[in-house]
Amino acid sequence: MKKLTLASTILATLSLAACASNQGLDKIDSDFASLDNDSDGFISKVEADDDNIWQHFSNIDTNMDNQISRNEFNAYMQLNTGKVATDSEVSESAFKADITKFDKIQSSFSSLDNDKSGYISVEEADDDDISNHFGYMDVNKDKRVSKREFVTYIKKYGNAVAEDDALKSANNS
Ligand SMILES: [Ca+2]
Ligand SMILES: [Ca+2]
Ligand SMILES: [Ca+2]
Ligand SMILES: [Ca+2]
Repeated sequence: MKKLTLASTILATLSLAACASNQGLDKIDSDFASLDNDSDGFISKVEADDDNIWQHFSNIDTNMDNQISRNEFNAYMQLNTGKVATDSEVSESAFKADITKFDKIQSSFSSLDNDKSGYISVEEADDDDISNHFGYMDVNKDKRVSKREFVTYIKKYGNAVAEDDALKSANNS
């Protein structure tokens, strides 16, 4: 019991610290592409300095090379979901950049749910195209993907994450 209390105290302290470092900063209102003026894949200090992202620059630039890579930008957005961006579109753009890099989903829900439990388990997702998507699909974080989670995800992101057949079968369910 004591151990548990200590762990939750540490957790609470950590999340407080994470909040504090971002507190009072203007929220980021531009996505990566619109900040990277010369489209070289990095946000330089010059590109950032007249934007809201400027105050966050040193927090985002974790390898301290004085430019923000797409990975650094996405990691920061995900770490601080809902806290550092003005609207969900900005953090969503980081999220979307991530999931569209994965192999596209080819299978239907029923062909993945081998044991017909109504859920795709981690084991069932393993070795399939959906394994990378799994964590993003599992919105309620119960380590299994329900049909509703599966269909909602595919409908929301469409051809960016799914092949035509998978999309069609999601739309029909
Ligand atoms: Ca640039
Ligand atoms: Ca950097
Ligand atoms: Ca199953
Ligand atoms: Ca779930």
